[in-house]
Amino acid sequence: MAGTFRFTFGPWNIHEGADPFGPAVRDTVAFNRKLELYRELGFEAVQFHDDDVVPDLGERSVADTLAQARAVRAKLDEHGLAAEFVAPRLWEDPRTIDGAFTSNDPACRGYARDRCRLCVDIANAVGTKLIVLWMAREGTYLRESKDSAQATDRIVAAIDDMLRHDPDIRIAIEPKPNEPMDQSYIPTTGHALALAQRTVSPSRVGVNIESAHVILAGLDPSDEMGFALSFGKLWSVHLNDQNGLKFDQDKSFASVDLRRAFNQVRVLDAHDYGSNGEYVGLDVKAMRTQGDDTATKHLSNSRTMFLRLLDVVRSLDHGAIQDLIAKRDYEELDLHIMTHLMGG
Ligand code: 3MF
Ligand code: MG
Repeated sequence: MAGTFRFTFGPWNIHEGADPFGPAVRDTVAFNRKLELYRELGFEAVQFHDDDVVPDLGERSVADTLAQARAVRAKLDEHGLAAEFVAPRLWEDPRTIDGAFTSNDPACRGYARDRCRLCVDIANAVGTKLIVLWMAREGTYLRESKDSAQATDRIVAAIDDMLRHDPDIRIAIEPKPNEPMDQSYIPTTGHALALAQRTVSPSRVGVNIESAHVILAGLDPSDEMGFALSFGKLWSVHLNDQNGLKFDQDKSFASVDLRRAFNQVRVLDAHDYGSNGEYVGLDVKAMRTQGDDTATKHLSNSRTMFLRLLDVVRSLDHGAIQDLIAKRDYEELDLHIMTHLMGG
């Protein structure tokens, strides 16, 4: 019997609509109101940055930080929600301007490692053992400003620090090839999984694959997912869509390329993604043109499209497909898939 999927997103996916060229266009939705929306929209878990759990993280004592995280866990319980992961936000503090783990300033690298250990403690307090590591500023604007081999060693050392801090924590690296950096050090799934092998606990380092990030790297999201699934390392996904090589758009899932989205659903379903508790995560942005009362449709629509495509995947005629593969008639297979995508 094919599995069922459980969905998740982060509170940053309900946002005010500011972009680099203009200010907010919608009211701020309070965190408590966002929590109410999760179930209404069909979602069962929450993805967090460390400072989504504990605002003003830097200004609180450790005891106060962890008390706040436990209070958030109690709120999640009230709403029948779980925490999927916590991600250290290592890209806003002035000490991360030149990168976090790969900063050229040892004091800044120290700050980043301290923050990551605290993030692990926050994850425990809010009830998850999964850390997501999007390494926003680990890379360069200018190649000559860092040594890429030394930077890789520094990233391994920082991950080791977290793995040693808590023997049960798992870390899902979220690769991205660029933005905000010109070039990032861990651009693809292959880089992330190679890095995992260098750590003190390779079995506890996997990936969170975001569709748009893969497209920005010029690769196919379903193939990257398949690669990670083959290693047993796909621990989260950030489904969305992306229209070519430009800024990270975080468009609603399937909104640009239906067939590319279909293939992501196909590979996840074929390999029982979710059977070890993994969630189908979204990382999508509402268009800036949406008003206050229609600024969550990108979430429910993305979920709807995943489920619609799941029906499409599960109604494939496997016999006919195997027959065409055996005949190596891939032109006919192409038409068969396109016809099926169009409703038969
Ligand atoms: C950046 C992203 C981020 C990360 C998130 C969790 C806004 O391109 O995709 O989402 O997914 O920070 O690490
Ligand atoms: Mg993401």
